[in-house]
Amino acid sequence: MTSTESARSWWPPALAGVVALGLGLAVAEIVAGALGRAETPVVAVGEEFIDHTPGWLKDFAVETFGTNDKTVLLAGMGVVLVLLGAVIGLLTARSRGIGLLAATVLLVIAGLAVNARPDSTTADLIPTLAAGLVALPTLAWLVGKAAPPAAAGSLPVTPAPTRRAFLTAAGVTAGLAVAGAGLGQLLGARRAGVETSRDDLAASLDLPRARPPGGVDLTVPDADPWRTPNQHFYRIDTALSEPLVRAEDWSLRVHGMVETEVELSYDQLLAMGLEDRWLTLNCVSNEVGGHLIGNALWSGVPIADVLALARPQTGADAVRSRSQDGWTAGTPLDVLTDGRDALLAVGMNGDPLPLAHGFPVRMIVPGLYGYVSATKWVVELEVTRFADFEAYWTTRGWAEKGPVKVASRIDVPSSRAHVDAGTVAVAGVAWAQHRGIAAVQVRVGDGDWNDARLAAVPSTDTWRQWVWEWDAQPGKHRLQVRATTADGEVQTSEQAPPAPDGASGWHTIDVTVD
Ligand SMILES: Nc1nc2c(c(=O)[nH]1)N[C@H]1C(S)=C(S)[C@@H](COP(=O)(O)O)O[C@H]1N2
Ligand SMILES: [Mo]
Repeated sequence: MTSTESARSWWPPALAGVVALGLGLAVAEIVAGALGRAETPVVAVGEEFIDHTPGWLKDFAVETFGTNDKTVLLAGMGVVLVLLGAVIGLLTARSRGIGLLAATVLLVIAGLAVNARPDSTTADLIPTLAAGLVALPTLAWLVGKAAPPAAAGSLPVTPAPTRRAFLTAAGVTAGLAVAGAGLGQLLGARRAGVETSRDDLAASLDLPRARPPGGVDLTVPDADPWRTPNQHFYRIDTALSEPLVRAEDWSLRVHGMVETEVELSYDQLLAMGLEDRWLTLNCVSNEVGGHLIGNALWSGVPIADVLALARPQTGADAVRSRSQDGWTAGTPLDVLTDGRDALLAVGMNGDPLPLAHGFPVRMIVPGLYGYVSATKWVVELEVTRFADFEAYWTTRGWAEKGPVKVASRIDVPSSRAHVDAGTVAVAGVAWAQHRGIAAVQVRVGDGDWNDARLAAVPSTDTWRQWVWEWDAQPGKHRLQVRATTADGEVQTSEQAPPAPDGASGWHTIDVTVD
């Protein structure tokens, strides 16, 4: 074999292209698996292909391959990908620029496919981006090894070591790709296992239908519903990807300043008896007028019952709860044991907890902001003293205790809306969980406060809808709302930002009456 032959044979750059593409796709699998995302570039392109396959071809595929049609599609895509990889490798050997451009075009197509998926979000593009970040440099590097730039034919090249170096590099890269794809599959399978666990519980838990009680919803057009559907419930947590815990693998450890340490499995927790409670949860980071708040029917076991099994010792004043991924919250022990409906929840609006909201078990404590009480994916309760620890957000400057501040929000009309003169329904919600809302008042400009009509509520633990019929006169007007708690506190006009213990001030909007 002469040096000219080895430099010019077609297969090393083709192999380089295939291997680089393979590594890129494997990286996408790992990243998607780690982020708990289903939309890898391959899956998205495949799904787009399925969605846009003409009916006759679909019928043909199902008739010919039966339930193997997906396997056949994936095998077909595999063949196409190998060919594409080879072509890109060969192009790159001819011209770096053209080869890398071709690879980029392929990635952009994959990205467009991901983006076109109905349930995809911007985060779903991350696996494809990661694929590009790894595949493009690998392509350039491997093709460089496969077809070293011809040294004007003058110097004699020693072919054997060059070829061996290329084969080693290609082999290692291919090995990494296979290992990566395997790891990605494993990560994806774990998520699938958790989803199966949740699906099984949807059938076996027998959770109630989450139908709101009568009179709670004033059904003012464009106002938020009293019950927040799970898919619209705000989500706040520090988890880049949701912790994946199957119910059958879950356990809760109760320890610290207790007479007896307790460990409960999911089934043991359920055996203590589920209660269903409407509770409103809100985030301390919610701005005045903001939407980091939701109301749902939670099904769970009273935290007090679980603590009673362990029997907290005198001197303890806190429970440090910990999530599967190590996040912590510090909750006053007396709040958890004063008879309020503080729950270890397994159900949300009649469904097992969604993964994003803490499956399989989370805490919910009416009257406290989420950051000091609503631990998702909870696995540990440590009975302790506030003096002896700091929780996740406390170490970052937020208040140690986080009781909810009384607040109210105008939902309609929306800020800067134009409305017709005449009777205008001004409506929204007010909340002061566990204390209750006794009155809501609205004023126009600096006018008198007008009492709004309040909807019914099942307890003091939920937000309360209100409406005021405004006789709107043409012009620009400023509307403000304030609430009063059942124990007589009038919502302060004093404005405070969310940090360190919750925003305050009256929600104020400007509207134009035409
Ligand atoms: N494990 C865990 N639980 C957590 C958090 C978190 O970051 N990690 N964030 C808390 C905060 S700040 C809030 S406001 C609520 C939000 O709950 P949601 O996402 O179900 O609305 O969860 C709380 N529980
Ligand atoms: Mo929060």
